[in-house]
Amino acid sequence: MMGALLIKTGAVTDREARELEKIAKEYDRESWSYAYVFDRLKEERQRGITIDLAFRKFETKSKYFTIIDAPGHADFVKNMITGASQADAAILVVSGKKGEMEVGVAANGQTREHAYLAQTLGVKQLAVAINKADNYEYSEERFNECKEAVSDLLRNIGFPVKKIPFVPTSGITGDNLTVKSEKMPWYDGPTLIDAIDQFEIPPKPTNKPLRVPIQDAYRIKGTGVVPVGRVETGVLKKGDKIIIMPTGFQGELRSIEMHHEEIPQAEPGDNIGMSIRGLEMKDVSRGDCLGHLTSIPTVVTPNGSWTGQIIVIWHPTAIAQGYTPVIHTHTAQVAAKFVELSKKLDQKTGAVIEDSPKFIKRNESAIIKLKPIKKLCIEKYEDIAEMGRFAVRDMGRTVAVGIVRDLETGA
Ligand SMILES: Nc1nc2c(ncn2[C@@H]2O[C@H](COP(=O)(O)OP(=O)(O)OP(=O)(O)O)[C@@H](O)[C@H]2O)c(=O)[nH]1
Ligand SMILES: [Mg+2]
Repeated sequence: MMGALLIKTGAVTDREARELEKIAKEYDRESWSYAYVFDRLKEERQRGITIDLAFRKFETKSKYFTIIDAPGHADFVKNMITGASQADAAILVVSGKKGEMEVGVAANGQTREHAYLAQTLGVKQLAVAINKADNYEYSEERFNECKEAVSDLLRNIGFPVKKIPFVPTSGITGDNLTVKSEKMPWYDGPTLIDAIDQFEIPPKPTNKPLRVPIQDAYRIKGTGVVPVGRVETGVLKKGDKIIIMPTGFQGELRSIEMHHEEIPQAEPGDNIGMSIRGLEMKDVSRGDCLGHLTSIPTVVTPNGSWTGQIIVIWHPTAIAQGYTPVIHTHTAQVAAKFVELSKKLDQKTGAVIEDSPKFIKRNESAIIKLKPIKKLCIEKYEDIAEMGRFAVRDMGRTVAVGIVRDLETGA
């Protein structure tokens, strides 16, 4: 759907589109040629699924966007989390095909998991595409059925459903992507590109300390090691003295690049590559955080801990003290131990309903203490909200989501 949209807007050239058609044919996956705009890894093309994130720039009438294409498959949710952690807004793509929407919104469905994670990771604006309209015969009735089911889900999670556009689309035929579909005269809302155009640019927290969670690092010939990531807070300028935590590497910023162009400074929301004098691969990796020497990113060590307020969204039995799942926060993933279950809270009022509970179960809210097994960059939610949210994952599923109430670095 997004691949088709980019071809229609010209962000992907006709030549590139034809080339992708050819490659898709070679892989015997003709119906995937649009998906290949983002799916560039050999394994992705062979298996017909997205595995890792892909970034691409495109423009609407009034703004320019970086689209982060993220995987939907349950096995690769960890990459989806990294992508969502860098997003200001999201398009939730729901297949309107009979049975597929139902699987997505079910208790352990992907649509449900993605919606929860988007909310926790601070994605405040949503648009929903009820896709595969060609498959549900452009039917208003089926569209409404999907819209209702997804609205219920989003409302429960806390999204302002009234403000969310629901667009019936077809990636394959291109209906309602950039031009209003003649096959759905009953629909009077925006096309997908207009729905995207209507996303509001969020306020830029430029006066908070600089935090750039690292999404990846590449070795580039002639330039050296280039970390990439999205500026969450603060402003980064060419020539700045920087530090990368938890490795502690210090250096000077030689240049900043965004979408292959050099820029003098980067602000919150910018996805950038950074050239830093003397940086080596051992000094930086996914999950680290870059900041200024004047306000070093906070690191919780295995001697320290943080206090989290969480909601359990799924667990087959119950969580007890000693539980050690994987914590995902910004671009980092670290195992951490539940060293204390401090309080159980009433989900609606936040009032304490039990001190030191033995267990916490699905749909319960709690205050807990977590100890990471290795150093982790994280911040108090009230100081830097962008760096103070986390997801708890185990057995390939998201178990809980939460925010950092307090922390002790243990340093
Ligand atoms: N009929 C129909 N099929 C579609 C449409 N959009 C996508 N598909 C098909 O659905 C399959 C998956 O498409 P992808 O674009 O890979 O979907 P995705 O959401 O990116 O999947 P992952 O990233 O792997 O989670 C392909 O066979 C597509 O041709 C549509 O609008 N109509
Ligand atoms: Mg995909």
